[in-house]
Amino acid sequence: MTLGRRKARHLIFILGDQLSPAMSNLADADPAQDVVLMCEVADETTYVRHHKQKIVFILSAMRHFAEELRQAGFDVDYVKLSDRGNSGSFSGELERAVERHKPERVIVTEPGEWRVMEMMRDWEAAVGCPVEIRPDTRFLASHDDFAKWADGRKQLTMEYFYREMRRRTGLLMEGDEPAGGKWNFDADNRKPAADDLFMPKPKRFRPDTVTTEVIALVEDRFADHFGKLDRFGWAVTRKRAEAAREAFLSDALAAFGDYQDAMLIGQPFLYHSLLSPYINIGLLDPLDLCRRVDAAWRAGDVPLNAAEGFIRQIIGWREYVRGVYWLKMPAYGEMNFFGATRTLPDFYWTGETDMNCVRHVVEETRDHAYAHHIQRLMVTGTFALLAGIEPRQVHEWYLEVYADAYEWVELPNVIGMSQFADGGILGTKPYAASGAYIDRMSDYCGSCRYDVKKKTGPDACPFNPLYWDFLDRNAKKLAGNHRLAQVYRNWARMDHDKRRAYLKSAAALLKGLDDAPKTYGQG
Ligand code: FAD
Ligand code: DLZ
Ligand code: SF4
Repeated sequence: MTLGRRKARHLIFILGDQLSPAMSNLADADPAQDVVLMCEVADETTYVRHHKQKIVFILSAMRHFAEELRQAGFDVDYVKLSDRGNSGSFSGELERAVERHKPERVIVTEPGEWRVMEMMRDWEAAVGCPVEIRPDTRFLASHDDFAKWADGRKQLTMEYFYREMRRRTGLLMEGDEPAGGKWNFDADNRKPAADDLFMPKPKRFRPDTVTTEVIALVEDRFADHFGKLDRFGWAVTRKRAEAAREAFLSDALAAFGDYQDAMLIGQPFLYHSLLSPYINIGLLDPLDLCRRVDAAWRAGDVPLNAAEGFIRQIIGWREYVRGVYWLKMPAYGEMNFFGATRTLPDFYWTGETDMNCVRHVVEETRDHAYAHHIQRLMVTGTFALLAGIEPRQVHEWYLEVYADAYEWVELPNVIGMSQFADGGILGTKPYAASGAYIDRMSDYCGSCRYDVKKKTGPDACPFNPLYWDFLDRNAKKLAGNHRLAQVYRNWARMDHDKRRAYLKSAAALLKGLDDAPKTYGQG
């Protein structure tokens, strides 16, 4: 900490997920007159009990970024978690820093989370000098852009928003037309993967001395948080994140599209990029990344379905969920369309379940603070949806367990896409599926104690009866959904005894969930 120096012109407050020199509050800063404030605070490490790897990742990346700024000539006032007098909160640390530096003005970039925005709005009154809140220019669409796009639309269809982003950026465009004559090549991207496929190895990094120090701190202070640290392999510097990006572009991108939805035992990463943690905290710039993907396609290095699939996730889904978050908060976080109330089972923390798919996803999540999109959506997400777990608890689980989790991106993915708790703001129908989907896209079922082909009874795959029970239970809310009309017709046509057997099996499974002790992750 730097004390007793001359008055700063501007105090530039950088949060832990704003680690880019291009942040709008840093871009025009003057190292000769301004001071940068960064602080590790207890509130941010525990507002949910983050996975240990996420805390290590953020704190180590913050420490490295402070060094990067110092190298660039900045005076960085860096408060460590263990520093004496650390107040434990953003607001407390800003007040203390204003006392130290007596700046003419504090400049911040808007935060990613509503919770922090609420704090920021109070800062000017609390610290007694002007606090300027600048937009986060790492995103293509500002809050106003998104609100204008959404205004008057009955349905906020991601696909239409995505096309606007394609036109605006020129990515994968040939003049005014989408490359290849189609906006979306998703239909080509649903191949299951065979386990003898050549698998790229994503670039992982051995902890350096800074990370090793933070690992010791986290093992000591956050011993009871979820997750293991022994396989920590995340990049914590811009240079290393760029190396991870280059490895993805050269080794995995070409097959990214084909195997995007596949799941394989022992292959947690497949052809995914593992770049979301870096993008979300500012170590990689999303538009720059998409331009590189576009260039790889133009150079003939990767096929169009791969480039389009990847770019859509970033300038489409990523931008879109952020837009929905800021448009609908704070009410969005409380939505519970189905009125689901069941408690999250302990096996979301322990992995101790006979469901092979859920066990593998939870164990990989514990080991790497990572699971890929289809694992999050169609395994842990679909199970919670079918079992009627309270959406707020599902949301908190996802926010805690992934290295890339920030509420602006996690909440719409959970409340909207995965749990349909928003009643259809984000998606047109719930991602409800029986075991057949997991069987088609993975090799989990072959070694599962349950039989994916069995529909009812104690050996049946739990997804099968729970699927029909979910539809039956929520018929009043869903039967009018035209995308589910055929499914409800099938249910209505089904033999009475068969329907009863489904509901009976589901009731037994749900009773089992209710009767199981819940002790983990509650403290
Ligand atoms: P890749 O498969 O390589 O995809 C490339 C990039 O596209 C990602 O790095 C990410 O930046 C972006 N992306 C892909 N899908 C989405 C999406 N649906 N929303 C936003 N961005 C997307 N993503 C997060 O960044 N943080 C979260 O907390 C998060 N929670 C999720 C919770 C649920 C229930 C679901 C279904 C999805 C969630 N996602 C979240 C989206 C997606 O699963 C992750 O972005 C992706 O798995 C990250 O791994 P990757 O970098 O290997 O992605
Ligand atoms: C996630 C996180 C953690 C674990 N710790 C800190 C911290 O000590 N200091 C900090 O500035 N940021 C941290 N973060 C990231 C913040 O939670 C994030 O900036 C806000 O949620 C706004 O998106
Ligand atoms: Fe999962 Fe059912 Fe397959 Fe078992 S049989 S792995 S529970 S989908």
